[in-house]
Amino acid sequence: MVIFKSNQSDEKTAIGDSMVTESTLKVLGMTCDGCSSRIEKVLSKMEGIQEVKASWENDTVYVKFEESKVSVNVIEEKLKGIGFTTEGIL
Ligand SMILES: [Cu+2]
Repeated sequence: MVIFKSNQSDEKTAIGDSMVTESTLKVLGMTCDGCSSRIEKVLSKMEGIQEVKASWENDTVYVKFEESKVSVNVIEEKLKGIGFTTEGIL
């Protein structure tokens, strides 16, 4: 399932030539610290991801990434691939 949302809520900052975007995604399926740690570990290994903060209590995953290397869609596909449900950008 792909939910389209406008990027207007994204915070964009130019660092050098690459655009860095910060987004908070709604992610369902995390039930403990192990889940959020796993998400942080998996996503932080993806190219272009600079920062990840997952909160199982809030059902959110904050990501800071380079737009030229990765996108919210790719991040969501990765999350789905490891068993979580994504519900778009908050
Ligand atoms: Cu868990």
